Amino acid sequence: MHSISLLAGLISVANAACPYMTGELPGSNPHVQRRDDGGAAGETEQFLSQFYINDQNATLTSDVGGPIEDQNSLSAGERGPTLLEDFIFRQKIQHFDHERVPERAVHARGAGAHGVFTSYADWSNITAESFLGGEGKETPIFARISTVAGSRGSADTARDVHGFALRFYTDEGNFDIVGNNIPVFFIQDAIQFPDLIHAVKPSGDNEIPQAATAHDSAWDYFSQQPSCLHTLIWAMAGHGIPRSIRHTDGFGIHTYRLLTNDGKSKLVKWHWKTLQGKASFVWEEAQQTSGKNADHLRQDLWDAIEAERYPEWELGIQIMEEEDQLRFGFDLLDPTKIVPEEYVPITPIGKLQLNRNPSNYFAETEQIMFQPGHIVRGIDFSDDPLLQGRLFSYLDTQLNRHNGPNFEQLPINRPRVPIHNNNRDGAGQNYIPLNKDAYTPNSLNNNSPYQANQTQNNGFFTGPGRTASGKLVRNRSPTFADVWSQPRLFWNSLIDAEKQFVVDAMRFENANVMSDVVRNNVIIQLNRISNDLAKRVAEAIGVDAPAPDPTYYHDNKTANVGTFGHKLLKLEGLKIGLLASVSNASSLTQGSALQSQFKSAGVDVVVVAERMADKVDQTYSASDATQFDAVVVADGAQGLFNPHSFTAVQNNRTSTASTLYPAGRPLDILLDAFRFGKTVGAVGQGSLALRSAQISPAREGVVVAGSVSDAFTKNLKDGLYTFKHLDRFALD
Ligand code: HDD
Repeated sequence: MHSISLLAGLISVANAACPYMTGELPGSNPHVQRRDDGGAAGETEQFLSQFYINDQNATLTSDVGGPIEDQNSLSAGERGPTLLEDFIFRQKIQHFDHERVPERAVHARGAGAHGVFTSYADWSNITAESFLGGEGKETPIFARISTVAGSRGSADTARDVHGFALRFYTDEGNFDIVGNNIPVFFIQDAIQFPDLIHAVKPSGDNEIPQAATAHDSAWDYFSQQPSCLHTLIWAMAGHGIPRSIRHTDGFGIHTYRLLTNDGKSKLVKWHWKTLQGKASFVWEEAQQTSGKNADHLRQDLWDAIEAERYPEWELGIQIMEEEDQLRFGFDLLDPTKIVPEEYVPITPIGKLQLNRNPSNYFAETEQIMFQPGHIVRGIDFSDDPLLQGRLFSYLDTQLNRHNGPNFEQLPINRPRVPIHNNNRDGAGQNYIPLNKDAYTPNSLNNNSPYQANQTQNNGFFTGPGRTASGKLVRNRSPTFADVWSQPRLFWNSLIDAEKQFVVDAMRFENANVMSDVVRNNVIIQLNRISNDLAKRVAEAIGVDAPAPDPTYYHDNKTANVGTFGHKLLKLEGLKIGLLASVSNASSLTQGSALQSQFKSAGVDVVVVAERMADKVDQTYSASDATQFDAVVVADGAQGLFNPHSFTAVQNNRTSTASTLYPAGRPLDILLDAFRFGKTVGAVGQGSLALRSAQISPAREGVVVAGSVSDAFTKNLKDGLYTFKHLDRFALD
């Protein structure tokens, strides 16, 4: 690949500059799992490995390399005061005192991974972007998926829009698509962003609630700024609580421009389609997961990559002509609008695979600094006022986070191509520039570094067709005015169960809103989308049912906007909990049988029993329905599901019920799994547990058999592909 030779040049620059070099060859860190898959993934690891510090078999040193022999501070006498002269103490404590950098103002909570993007073809007919320049061309990637509102330590399964940020380390510089898992955004103009974020973040006085929009200020803002409705309804429908990072789509949201070498331009929207299939939690399940495992999303991604079940997404674009900007009845510059796939189908252009976990969370996931302004040759912005404002904000916020302009020199931010310019100095300068004539034009350095242009070094360029003129105004274009028709399009396109989830979510959120005025305003806005939706929410939150407000009502639908009601594409990384008992050896052996049946599908079977023992993976005390995508009761474990065991323990401390786990836990796991719409099942006499739970074996997604037979496994697999059995959720 072209980029390899460029990389070699850069490594020599970086070697000279890196103050922490251990003198080892790149890639020699034994802590890092090697993936000798060559290509772009290997390239990333080789690049970053220059910066690794290998602590194996090494003496402890100070930051400046002096050996440290003792972990006691230097004091005047054994019981005397610590001396200021103790530079080892001072350095260590001072470094610790400065360990934190400001967390991101938004998207503070996130998980990252390395990967590779592979182009499906040579797309030079639509873009000069080099990474799309040939079939099979690989480009290293770093992805960071995040929630928006919560702080860095907040729970992963908070209901929220999810950030979907991708960095391509292309052979013509870094390119970022800084998107979300919902294809639209709350506001139409960047100047409103601080208002949106102040409204959704915790209250200014007591900092409550954390990572939640179920409070007055959020819904006050949503109902005063109805451009929020479209994103909001997507978030309430299940996109706000994805089953995992692997099971959600990503979107670039704004309309961008692609440019060819000869200056022709097209408008595009970016789409990342999950190749695992979309899947979401239900709300009770997400809430329970927040408490049981606040790290659920990052754990799932980490585990999948460690197990070499690499998640994949297909990158697609909707390609539109410059003159299409107002063609579809809305403005392509308005980021609160989707372009329905029926109007413009998605052209798949390449595939992303995430295949390596970071070696250090802070150095990689925390220090990666994405910017919509990181573009490469072949792409250009549009005049979307939200995008234009973002181009300022991301650079500005990085200056705050890193205390200066050299954050692009951090290993995770460095481009994989050499850099040459006249930017100089600043805090934390890592390079040693040799050119003392740091200005352009110059004659003393042969006018180097030269200005690139389209024939020399492929300079990047602005769409030649772009023009801008007009009177200075502080107005929103009337073409941005209708913010209700597309939320209605979304609502119309959902299946009944999804509509119910939207209603339930809005009932929950607004039941936490204390102001009558805000709750009334919310219903006024929902009623512009749908009278059915407004009435159902109003009923639960003490607002009178409104009469229809039909200005924006229509019956149109569009495809591919929901998360429920379709089959998964892959089962990899899903988990089945086998509820077994240590007092019945055969119940544990059924675990081994299921494990071998599901191995090839990449599904983990976790054997749960009263205590740790041979063939037991987890105890009931440490288990919960939220950990599994399906739950099966083993033949021989039925005795643990006596519904009276909880009462027995409560009433009689000398009861024979086990005290190894909270009373009633096995039954709770089964009941919760059923209630959350998961596949449940039983082997042999295990079906007595279903009876205790009053779960009819005739229900959809309930799988019973006499033994772990092929038919049983097949039915269980079918259940997992369905993922959520939607008949379990009442409609009202
Ligand atoms: Fe933003 C971070 C996505 C509008 C200002 N944003 C941030 C991240 C994502 C997005 C995924 C986290 C990147 C990472 O993982 O490090 N933001 C979006 C999308 C938007 C959007 C899809 C609309 C289409 N953002 C937006 C506006 C502004 C910002 C209008 C300000 C005018 N966003 C920021 C920020 C952050 C950020 C304050 C915080 C940390 C950072 O930039 O690097 O500058």
